[in-house]
Amino acid sequence: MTSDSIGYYTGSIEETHAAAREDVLALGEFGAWIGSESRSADSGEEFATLDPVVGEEICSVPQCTATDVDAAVKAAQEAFDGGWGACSPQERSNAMLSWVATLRENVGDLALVESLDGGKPLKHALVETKYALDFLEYYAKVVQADEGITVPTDDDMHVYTRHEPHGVVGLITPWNFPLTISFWKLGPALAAGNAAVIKPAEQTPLSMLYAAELSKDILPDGTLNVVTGFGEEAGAPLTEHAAVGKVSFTGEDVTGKTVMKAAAETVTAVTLELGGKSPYVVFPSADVKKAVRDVAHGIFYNAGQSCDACSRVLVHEDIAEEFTEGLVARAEGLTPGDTLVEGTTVGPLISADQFEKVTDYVEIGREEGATCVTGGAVEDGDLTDGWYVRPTVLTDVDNDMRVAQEEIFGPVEVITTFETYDEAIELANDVEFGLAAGVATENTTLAHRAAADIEAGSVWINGNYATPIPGGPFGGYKQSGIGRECSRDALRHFTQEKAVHVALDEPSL
Ligand code: TXE
Repeated sequence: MTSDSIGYYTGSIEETHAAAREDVLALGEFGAWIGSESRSADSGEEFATLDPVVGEEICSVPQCTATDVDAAVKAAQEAFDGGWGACSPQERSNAMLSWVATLRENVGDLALVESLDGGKPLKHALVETKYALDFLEYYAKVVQADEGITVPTDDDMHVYTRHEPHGVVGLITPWNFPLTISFWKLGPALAAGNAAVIKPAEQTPLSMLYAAELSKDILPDGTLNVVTGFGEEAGAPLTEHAAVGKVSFTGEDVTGKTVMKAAAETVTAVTLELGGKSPYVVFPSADVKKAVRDVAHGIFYNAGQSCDACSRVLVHEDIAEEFTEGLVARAEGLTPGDTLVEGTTVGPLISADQFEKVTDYVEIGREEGATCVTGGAVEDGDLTDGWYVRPTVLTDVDNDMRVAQEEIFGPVEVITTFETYDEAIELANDVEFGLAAGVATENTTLAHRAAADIEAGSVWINGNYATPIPGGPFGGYKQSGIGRECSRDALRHFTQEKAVHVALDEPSL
């Protein structure tokens, strides 16, 4: 499957996944990508990456450690010194656009890898892969228009600025949107002239490895390096490495704090995109049907494993019943299934750990006094080898309950009611996170007022919840992170600004 048509599979779940595994393994070598070569870990150790639908190994990949990270950083430094850092934005842009063209030619295969390794419905994986590529393309183009500034000054001086790359950058990504988040980071990092070492999540290393293999003979050797492995063994050495000038991390808030502390030792710049507990406020003036549709997408897409999932609904008490009935009906209409067959829109959670975490939270919610109206683990049928949780809705939730405060990261919506505008805003802001928010109302003034009053890096009004677009900044307030991705501004985060002051003598002629 090399075009962008979707090659659905047929047969039993064991048959479809065995066939897809064979197809994926025929695509590439899936070794660590260092200096544009596929390599084993220095130790020779490997670890398995699993298919979340059937709980079986797809293949094993190198278990990199500090030695491999060091080799990758050296390869990146050589690429940077060897010309990538100094070449013109035009040249970098052309190289990146050639890579994008090759990735687009193989978009169906990339999507299959993403689907199998991440447990994503094939159709979603294809949409996401194309979307991820839009970001690489955006940065390759926008860097061509990235002028510096001249500072107004007296006529005895000329002052201008240069934006210079950091050199080698370390990028650490999670498992929920492996290619998308990788390209959010690689786009600005490479366009700005840095060479990159990326460490994908241990649960989903395959799509980034395959994308890197497709950069062979397109990006200069060593410009892009991928080290596979676990957080402490392969992620931490990247954050601590003295030659890494910038770290961009997406993952759990607790890990983000560790990354920031490690970076502090070498005064390394960091961008952090961490967790969320994003509110979706449904005012009495909302189009309830539209709000239900948007909330269902915002919490159940990707089985709720999105940092910006709208995992708390705050709904006005006058429309709470109508809204809840609508959301429950929608949740029950979403049937978990085999990700490789046509029609499936709900896949499994990524791992046994995540399954346990999410189902534990549903239980915690019940113990705290919430009512589980629909959902819970899939307990029978042919999906029980995977880690499936049905779209779940909890009502009677108070904002101080753990299920309303902590990131569940699964398909679990919690619903709280409010009476007044001030109460809605107070509840919306009463969490330690501030990544995103949704607002539903047909009253334009109220919509803008709420968008201003909610503490969040992104607000979606009346639809398209949680789809950052190329050019639209994305990142968190409060403990949801530092810095912004997806926008032109991210180029700034991957450069250092230099002011050049030139003394001008009186003309001597
Ligand atoms: O995250 P980790 P996990 C949340 C979500 C989820 C929880 C745990 O709630 O249930 O985090 O997921 C690397 N130094 N999010 O354990 O550990 C790790 O190898 C450097 C929200 O997967 O943060 C992986 O590549 N790196 C999030 C990446 O960090 C380290 C998306 C993320 O893993 C490291 C994913 C260390 N000391 C989970 N330890 C979001 N914001 O979207 C781990 N890593």
